[in-house]
Amino acid sequence: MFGNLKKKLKGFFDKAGKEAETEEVEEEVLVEVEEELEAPKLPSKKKPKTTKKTEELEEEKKIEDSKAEKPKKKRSIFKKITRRHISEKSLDSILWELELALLENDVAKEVTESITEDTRERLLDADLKKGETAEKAITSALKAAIENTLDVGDLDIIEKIREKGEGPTLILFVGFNGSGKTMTIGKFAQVLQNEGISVLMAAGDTFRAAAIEQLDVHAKALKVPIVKQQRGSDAAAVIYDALEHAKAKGIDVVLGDTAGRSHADLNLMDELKKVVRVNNPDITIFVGDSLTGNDAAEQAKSFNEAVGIDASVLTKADCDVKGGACISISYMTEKPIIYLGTGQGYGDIEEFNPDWFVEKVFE
Ligand SMILES: Nc1nc2c(ncn2[C@@H]2O[C@H](COP(=O)(O)OP(=O)(O)OP(=O)(O)O)[C@@H](O)[C@H]2O)c(=O)[nH]1
Ligand SMILES: [Mg+2]
Repeated sequence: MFGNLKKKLKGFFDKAGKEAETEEVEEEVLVEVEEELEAPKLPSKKKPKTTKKTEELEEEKKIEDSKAEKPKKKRSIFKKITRRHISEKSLDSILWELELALLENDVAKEVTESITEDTRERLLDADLKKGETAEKAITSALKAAIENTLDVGDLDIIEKIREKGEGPTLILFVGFNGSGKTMTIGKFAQVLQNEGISVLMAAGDTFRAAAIEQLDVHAKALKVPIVKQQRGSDAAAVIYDALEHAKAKGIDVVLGDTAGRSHADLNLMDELKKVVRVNNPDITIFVGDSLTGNDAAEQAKSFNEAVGIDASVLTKADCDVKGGACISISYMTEKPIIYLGTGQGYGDIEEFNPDWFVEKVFE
């Protein structure tokens, strides 16, 4: 998974590490040093012949204590130090290569620019630590920049469902044609059932031929109730009915399917807006096909703008995908990726963990 991004960045680091020129500069800096003052003169310490009295012992202890706290004063001196950092010229050419490596791996242009700029800021004028190679410094700067891009909060759907308590939680799945919405509904049904949460499927794709039958197959296979109407009926009404049914039967979650659509299809986008307006979903999930790479990020952005999404699921991560879509979708929507689809079986779904993703890319 994400082999290409890993391979590309590894190649980039090998090259960058070799080509990075470090620059050493000597600087005089003012540092404060602490200097001990002369210790106070102590009375000569002749051993008394007689046995010491308590007062004498206390006096001696005071003197010993004063020796321990020798007075210090601060003074400033100039000291020569050597700093080592990656030269600006070298950094420019490395970041150029990095930009290409990210673009070739489906990281969207504006995201690539943001990551390279962040990396530049982290490296420019930053001193290399003692013994730190340029390659190591570049890796950790880039890693931090990618982590920063993926750091858009988290959404725990199970917690959210349990928090809601009363009434069914509506989870609506939206996205482009064929991205994997219907299959993901099957996977979610199983994940939720395993948590003891009851589910109902709503056949909200009333547009595409055989879409209702397709959801029906999943419902039967998973022994989940389904609410459906005729093809061509109002999608908002189907989901509304499903919510009423779930309320009446005490079902915890309604998984709402919707027709695949492009943001350019204004009629279908209006229909989706109506579904959302009428039913006010608790969680709207954008389902993106990771094989479509960069396009998935653009789609996520436009669905987010049209109806507002809460999180994304990226499907087909089992195929030889480049990995950049994950980074781009998080950046473009500022909403977390919560699951990855990893196959065509109901169990082929994994929680998305940004830390794991970054480690995978850099391992
Ligand atoms: N390999 C793989 N295939 C997947 C995954 N998720 C979905 N698919 C397949 O992708 C195809 C499309 O999936 P659907 O669930 O029908 O997609 P959809 O978004 O509902 O499609 P429309 O309803 O036409 O918009 C099917 O053949 C699925 O089996 C995945 O994670 N991995
Ligand atoms: Mg579908």
